[in-house]
Amino acid sequence: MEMKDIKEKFLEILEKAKNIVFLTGAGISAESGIKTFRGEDGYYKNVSVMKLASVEGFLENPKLVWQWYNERQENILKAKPNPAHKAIAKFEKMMEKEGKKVYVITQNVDDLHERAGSNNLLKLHGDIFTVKCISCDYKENRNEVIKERNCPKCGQLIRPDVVWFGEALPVGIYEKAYQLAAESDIFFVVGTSAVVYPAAYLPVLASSSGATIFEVNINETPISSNAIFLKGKAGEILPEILNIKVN
Ligand code: BV8
Repeated sequence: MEMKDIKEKFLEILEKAKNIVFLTGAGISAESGIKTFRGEDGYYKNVSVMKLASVEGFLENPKLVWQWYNERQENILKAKPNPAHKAIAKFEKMMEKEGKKVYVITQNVDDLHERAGSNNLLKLHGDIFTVKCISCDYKENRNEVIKERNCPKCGQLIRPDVVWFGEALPVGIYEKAYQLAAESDIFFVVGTSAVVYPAAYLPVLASSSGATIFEVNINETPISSNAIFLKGKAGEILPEILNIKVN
């Protein structure tokens, strides 16, 4: 479909829509200079994902994992929300005036959606600027590069408070995301390879609940065949399809 036709179709569906959901992945932050995981120069390209994003990997080599998270924290602190993050945040405010709700469900652990001004935000995989103890209930959030150290309460190891492979998502967050997907009228999937579960299940659920799926990606993914596919960079496509000017 041509962009012109897609924009017409989007406006037609938007007319009657009440709930619009954006599921985002690392690709939405790529134009802010943040590396993705599985792309050409992705984080997982030359190191096993389980060494970096699993409890076993962390316990085996906490220094390596902390080095990776510190590098990412540094990049995120230097990065800025790009037109894709900004377009979604502006769209949320515009739709509020028309009595429609806009939600963002992100797999990203960066804070670019928050900094762009998105309010209805669910972070499925945690927050890179929050750390917790591997043993007691100590938790702390600091917007800076958090160096590896031991828990001030019990002396055990401190780890990033993010969801690693084999770990459950934060209690209540997935249930809420599941409900938003089931009740969505329009479901955008932006910048994700759609291979990590349970996040990748959400567009399937949305579609089976009657939502229209729009996918924004530079490449096709396993869900492209079941979506209106908008090939291109999120920072260019989203302002255009949402018809929003971002500075
Ligand atoms: C769980 C840590 C159960 C956070 C990450 C077999 C089959 C199915 C599932 C499984 C299986 N075996 C195991 C599982 C479950 C597993 C899973 O899904 N594995 C997959 C890989 C096979 N899932 C889990 O383990 C999850 N937990 O299931 O728990 C449970 C239940 C109860 C009790 C106990 C346990 C946990 C998953 C979370 C994993 N955490 N990392 C961090 O440090 O960030 S994974 C990592 O992948 C990140 O979290 C990231 O969020 C996630 C998804 O990646 P993407 O965001 O999609 O990024 P990617 O690089 O892959 O793609 C980028 C895309 O952007 C590309 O498509 C590219 O084309 C596009 N792009 C690039 N530039 C642009 C662009 N698009 C637009 N514009 C651009 N400019």
